Amino acid sequence: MTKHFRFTGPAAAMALCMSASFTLAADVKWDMPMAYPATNYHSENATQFAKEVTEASGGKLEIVTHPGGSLFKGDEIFRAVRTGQAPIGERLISALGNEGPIFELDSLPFLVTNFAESRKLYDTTRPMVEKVLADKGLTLLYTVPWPPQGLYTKNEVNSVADMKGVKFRAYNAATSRLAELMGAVPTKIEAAELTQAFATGAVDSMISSGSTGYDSKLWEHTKYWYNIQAWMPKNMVIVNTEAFNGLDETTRNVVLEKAKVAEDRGWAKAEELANWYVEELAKNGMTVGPAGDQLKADFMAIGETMTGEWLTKAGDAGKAAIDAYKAQ
Ligand code: PCA
Repeated sequence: MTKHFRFTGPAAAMALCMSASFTLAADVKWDMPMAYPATNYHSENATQFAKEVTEASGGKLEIVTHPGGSLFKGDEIFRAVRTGQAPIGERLISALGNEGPIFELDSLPFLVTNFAESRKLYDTTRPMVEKVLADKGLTLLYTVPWPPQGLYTKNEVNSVADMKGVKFRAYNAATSRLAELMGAVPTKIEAAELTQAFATGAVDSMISSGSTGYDSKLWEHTKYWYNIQAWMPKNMVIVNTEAFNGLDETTRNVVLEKAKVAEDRGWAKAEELANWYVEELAKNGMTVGPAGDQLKADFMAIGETMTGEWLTKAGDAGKAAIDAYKAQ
């Protein structure tokens, strides 16, 4: 899907003569697939990043974002970037457990519950994530978190027993496992298909941020949002290392510099919007609030089970990652 345009010297001059409104095509164009809606702050942030790179590189590199799973679906994006079908893309990190247990670290229940802790976990474990990506020919550009995760349901839920048999939307292996441990019935569904899945009754419940519930108008299908603050998953923007190395050094530096700017802007935006999203759920008629004591205790117990299972899978490296975070 990478398209290369080269207009230099006479060709460029000719093109300019042909049309006054013609803007000089970029030397290199990168299509950037993303899974979430254009109006979500992750996508808006990436679009801003793309614009800044295009401008600061003087048009040497043009990045064009494709939100909403329009170019590749969410669960295809990682592979597309790894195989070079797309030079750059954005993916939910914790959906990549099959690629390495370290990617699931940010969906371990109750390891981090707020932005400061989430940032600390990221700063401590970024080199480990980068190493796994490097082995796959990928380079991490930046990450942005989702707000804390809460439980969306149609009916009041006082304990995990109330979730028995409920059709539950999962977005990764961890949320599927969580559903199983609750006695619910998980189905993996990408955010782009969420509205339809709830509208058709394929699912009745999920755990996600206020952000994704807002994007999908979940108040049309659910009534409650329990702020479990279960974990804070992140999206990451990755680039195919070969494609990146194909850029000249100045352009590479522009990409890295603007990635850093996008990362800081994205983290700030997530924090700024977190409560606003929850207020919007309430304004649209949902009952929002903390989980009751029993529900909270049940989730804590499930969290311990899941952490134990993850540690078995992730081995010494996993334990080292958690220890390094806790030592900070
Ligand atoms: N929204 C994404 C992942 C986590 C979140 O808050 C989703 O539901 O797909």
